[in-house]
Amino acid sequence: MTRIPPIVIKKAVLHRLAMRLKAPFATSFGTIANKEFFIAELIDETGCSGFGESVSLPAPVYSEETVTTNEHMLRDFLLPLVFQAPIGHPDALLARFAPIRRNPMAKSIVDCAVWDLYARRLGVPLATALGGRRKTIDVGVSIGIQPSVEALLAKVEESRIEGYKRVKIKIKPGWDLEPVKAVRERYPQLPLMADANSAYTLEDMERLRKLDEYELMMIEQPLGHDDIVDHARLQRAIRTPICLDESIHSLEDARKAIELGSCKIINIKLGRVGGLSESIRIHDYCERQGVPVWCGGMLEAGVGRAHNVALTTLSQFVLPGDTAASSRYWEQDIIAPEVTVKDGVIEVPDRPGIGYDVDRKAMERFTLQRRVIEASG
Ligand code: OSB
Ligand code: MG
Repeated sequence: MTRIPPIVIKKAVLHRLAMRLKAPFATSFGTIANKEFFIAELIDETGCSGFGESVSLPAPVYSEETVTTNEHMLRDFLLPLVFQAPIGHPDALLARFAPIRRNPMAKSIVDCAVWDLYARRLGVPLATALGGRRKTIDVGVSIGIQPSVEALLAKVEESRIEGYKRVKIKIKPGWDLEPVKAVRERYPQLPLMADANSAYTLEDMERLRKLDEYELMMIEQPLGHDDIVDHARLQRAIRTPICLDESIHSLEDARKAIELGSCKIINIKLGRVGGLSESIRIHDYCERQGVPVWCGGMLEAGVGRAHNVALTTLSQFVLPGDTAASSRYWEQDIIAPEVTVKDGVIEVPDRPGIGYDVDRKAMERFTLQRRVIEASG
């Protein structure tokens, strides 16, 4: 690949946005109706921009990070490190950010923006810069907890008509065996999985074992958000493969979970693991171990969605991810064109960087506040 001179970031613009979801999304940890987030735009010495999107929620209910802690980390710690020295390759941020403990979602915003900028400067699609080969990616849907089994079946039917490659349903104690059974009976062949978002403990072992009957592709994060020990015990007791989401923040976490037998599949989410560079490390490790991975979602707007599309082009993303069409979430997205899905497939854009244009007018419409942070000197 051609080389470019090290990138000198001169300026960051934090666009803080609020967007209303088309429908509230209910999980075992609560319901999300509105998304507040920011788009970080990093501008280099040539005037080229790269974009990253925050995926944290307003409250620390999925992970400990929030939109406000992300902004604090960026302004007070991460952006000063970005401004400190030119960036030869986006991977260099792993070492530069290493002294800052955790805060992966904050780090991911910057990592994603720098990768976008890097790919634009190279003149290649982000997917290509990452080493991805796929021209299309397979995707599924994540269906929130519904008010009734009938409502759930209607949602499942809708996603099947749209051609999505698999259906994930959110479960929690009291909304688990019944909805799973109903969907399985209606659709015996449907690739189906369940996501508990950490709603169970080992005391629920018998209940979770009953799910084995329904031939789920996997059960996602049944136990503690920070656990890998009990998950290993549970995995020995059930046939359904366990997939970890919340518990995996790094390559090290992935290695330990796989060594312990805590899961057979890993959901890679950019924000949760600190960005694209760490995602690639986890992906490569899982590929060597023969562990399937797929790309998770955080109800992203267009910029985050575009990064997910690019990541999913890597070879070990062998299971359909949660990156559904923009129109499932938003009346209007902030990129043009929006992410569209046909027969469960997204065509990977072939233009430089994330490959979709940030729609400045749309972004403006949803902007609450804009902060400009400049490199000193
Ligand atoms: O656990 O995967 C999850 C949304 C918000 C927080 C956590 C999760 C989710 C989803 C939705 O399942 C995935 C999507 O459609 O973006
Ligand atoms: Mg999940």
